[in-house]
Amino acid sequence: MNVKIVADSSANLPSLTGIAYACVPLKIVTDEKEYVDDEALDTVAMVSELEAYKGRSGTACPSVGDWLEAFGDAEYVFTVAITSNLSGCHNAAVQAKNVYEEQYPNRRVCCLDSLSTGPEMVLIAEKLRELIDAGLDFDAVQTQIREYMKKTHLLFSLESLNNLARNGRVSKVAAKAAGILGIRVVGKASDVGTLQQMHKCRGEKKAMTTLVEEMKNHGFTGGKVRIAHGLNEKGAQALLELIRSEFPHVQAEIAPCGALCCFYAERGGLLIGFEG
Ligand code: X90
Repeated sequence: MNVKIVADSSANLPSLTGIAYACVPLKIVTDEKEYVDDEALDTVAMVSELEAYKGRSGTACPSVGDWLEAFGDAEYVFTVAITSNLSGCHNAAVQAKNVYEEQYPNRRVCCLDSLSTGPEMVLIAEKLRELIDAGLDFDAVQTQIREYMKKTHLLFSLESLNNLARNGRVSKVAAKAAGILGIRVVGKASDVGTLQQMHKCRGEKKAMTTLVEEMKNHGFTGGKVRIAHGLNEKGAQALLELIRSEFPHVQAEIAPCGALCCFYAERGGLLIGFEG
């Protein structure tokens, strides 16, 4: 099968080995500048610049044309997009699918709305690769990936919800509660793909034990884990150690957040995708 996986940059997955893969970038926009969320961007510098920036900042999803370009000339395409409840990304992918399938009647595109973002999208992309490698046909991959997606989850721990609130992705009231120094908000991607706050934790340590508890509450028994961090490698390592103290054989990987996730998860943020 001549197949390609295409994810948007909120997955923090610039490359995926062993299969045709492309990443379509979202953008971070201010009144003065545009940051394209690709490998060429210095995310650390962007975060510092934006922290000092007094004006408005927001984000923009890829266009239909961006998705089409990423499809290349693949016969079969699977797109993995950030939750359609917070972004127009998935919608643009669906429109690209319609154009592509009309233009090339023998080609097919399956658009997956992750109802999540970051490391949960990584799990989905990696499972797609596994199913394709196993030789399943297009329809079978579609069926099985949708089953898999019912069992994956995303938890987060955030120090600040400011950029989320400023851009209307959570309520201002919720953001205020999180803004207290030393308080972290622990929550999850809800079943409908919105931010659901679950706990307010004093200190990073408390947030981490809460995260591991919540992983277990969501059915985690030692399956795959993917962690993404907002300029917080140390925190990600500490969280992984805590998970390993209870699940020594866990298959886990840590990656830095790209620009989109860094913008919204902000400095210190942790995102955890796992199999339930
Ligand atoms: O289209 C656009 O401009 C992109 C908008 C994206 C808004 C949300 C990004 C969230 C990034 C924050 C913590 C995890 C949230 C889980 C949500 C389901 C990461």
